[in-house]
Amino acid sequence: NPTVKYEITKRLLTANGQPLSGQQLADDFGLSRTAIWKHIKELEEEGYEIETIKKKGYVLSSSPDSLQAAKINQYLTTKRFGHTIHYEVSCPSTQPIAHQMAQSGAPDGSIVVCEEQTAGKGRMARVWTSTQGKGIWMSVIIRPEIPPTKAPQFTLVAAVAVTRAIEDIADVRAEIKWPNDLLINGKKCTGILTELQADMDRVHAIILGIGVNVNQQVTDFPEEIQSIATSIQMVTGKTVDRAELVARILHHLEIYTDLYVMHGFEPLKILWESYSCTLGKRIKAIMIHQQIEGLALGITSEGILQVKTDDGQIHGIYSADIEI
Ligand code: BT5
Repeated sequence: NPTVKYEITKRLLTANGQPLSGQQLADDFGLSRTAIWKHIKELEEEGYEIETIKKKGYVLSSSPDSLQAAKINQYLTTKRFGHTIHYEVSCPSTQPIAHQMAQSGAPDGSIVVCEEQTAGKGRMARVWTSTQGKGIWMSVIIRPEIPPTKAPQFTLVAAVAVTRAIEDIADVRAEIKWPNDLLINGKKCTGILTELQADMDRVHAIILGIGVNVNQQVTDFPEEIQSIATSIQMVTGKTVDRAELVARILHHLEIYTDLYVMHGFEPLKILWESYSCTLGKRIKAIMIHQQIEGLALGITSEGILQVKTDDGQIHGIYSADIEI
């Protein structure tokens, strides 16, 4: 029974070293003590180390490094986000799973997470490398009451949320490279992919794909991206509890989503600008049909990047790859 197992895991994780009585668990879930014991054995097979103390019960001594729902749940501080968690050990990509869930009515703030993506995707069908057990590969289903034209701004909202979460948990400051990259020391540690389910005038769901490199070593990355990619561990030298970071991302994402829906992008703009490494620099914006080179002046209250070319003209850029 997955629900009982989830509840037992949650109790073990939050018991703070206090033994959980097998009889008590049996009573609470209306099961036999043997049934509870079987769940405990299953958890041990998954890498949870559980001691049995005679006459007292079960004590958790360590838990595996995973993004299972119970692991994330113990850190949740949110009202809605992360309250429905779909977990996979391995999947091609979390995005199509989240699209499916959104279509079948998954509530606002539902998430899909996995240990490994075998066909993780970036923008425009590019590949997103998603090494097993080393990062956060997550899709968040958000259902804001906004017109579809505003959806791209969610990339910026998410960028601020993830930056703040990384700062809280790992004490390192990432910079936002417009529109969807977070860099540490000039190398990419996070990518964001915003997809949409909408009709002409209404957003049904935003499927926000967030990929964060957390505990990789440089050799965990394929050679082609070793010079452009980094992880939190590579910068800080410390291993981060990915479940805690997921919960922190959701914490900020919920707050900023609500702020954005109520007051628009304006109050987030200042925060976004304070983390940006794009503004005030000479950049090249590469788009499908053209390139624009000039000075990145700022972003509008709509999140559009403003670039001043040498002829003095100001161009509004909605989406592009930026070279600094
Ligand atoms: C992105 O695209 O940066 C969006 C990445 C979104 C990934 C998440 S993970 C959960 C969800 N499920 C998915 O399948 N995707 C989302 P873009 O700006 O197009 O950048 C892609 C480029 O980044 C690639 O062409 C590589 O150069 C580089 N890259 C690929 N994997 C990387 C990694 N792990 N770390 C840093 N750079 C990477």
